[in-house]
Amino acid sequence: MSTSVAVGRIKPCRIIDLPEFTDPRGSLCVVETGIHVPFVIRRAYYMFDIPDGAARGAHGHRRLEQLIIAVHGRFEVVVDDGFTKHTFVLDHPSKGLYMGPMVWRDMVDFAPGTVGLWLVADHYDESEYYRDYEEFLRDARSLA
Ligand code: T46
Repeated sequence: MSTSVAVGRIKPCRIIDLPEFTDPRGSLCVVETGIHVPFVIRRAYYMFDIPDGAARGAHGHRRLEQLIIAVHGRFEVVVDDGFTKHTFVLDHPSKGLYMGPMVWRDMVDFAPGTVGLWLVADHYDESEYYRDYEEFLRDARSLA
C-alpha cells in the first residue's frame, strides 16, 4: 500500500512501495521507469558518510522529479510546497519517496551509517534549483 499527501500543486509527493524479492540469498528491490516511477531515470547519486546532525537539501527544484530511497539506515524528508509541510520517514530499502517539482525539501535526522540513493529524471543543472526560500515561496504561491 502507498501513502500519499496532498503536497505541491503540480505533483503529489508519495511513498512508493517497491517490489522486494527475498529468499535465502537475501533481498532484492527493483525500480523500473514507467512502472514504479512516472519518469525516465537519467541520473543517480547517493550519499554516505553523513556526519551526525548534518542536514542536506534546503532547496527546491523547478522541474526535477526524483525517487529517494534509504538503501541503508534511516532519514527524514521534510517537504514544503509553500502552503503545507509534511515529513516522510525513509527507513527501509523497499520504500521510495517520489517528489515532483516545486517542492522545497530538507533531509534531516540521518541515522549513523545511512546511505541514501536518489534516482532522478534529468542531468545536473544548477540553474534549475531554488536555493533561496523566499524566491521559492513567491513562485510556488503564484502557481496556486
Ligand atoms: C537533492 C539533494 C537530496 C554534482 O556535481 N552533480 C550532481 O548530480 C549532484 C546532485 C551534485 N553535484 C555537486 C554539486 C555540489 O558541488 O555535488 C555537490 C553537492 O551537491 P548539493 O550541494 O546540491 O547537495 P545537496 O545535498 O544540497 O542536494 C543534493 C541534490 O543536489 C539535490 O537535487 O535533492 O541532494
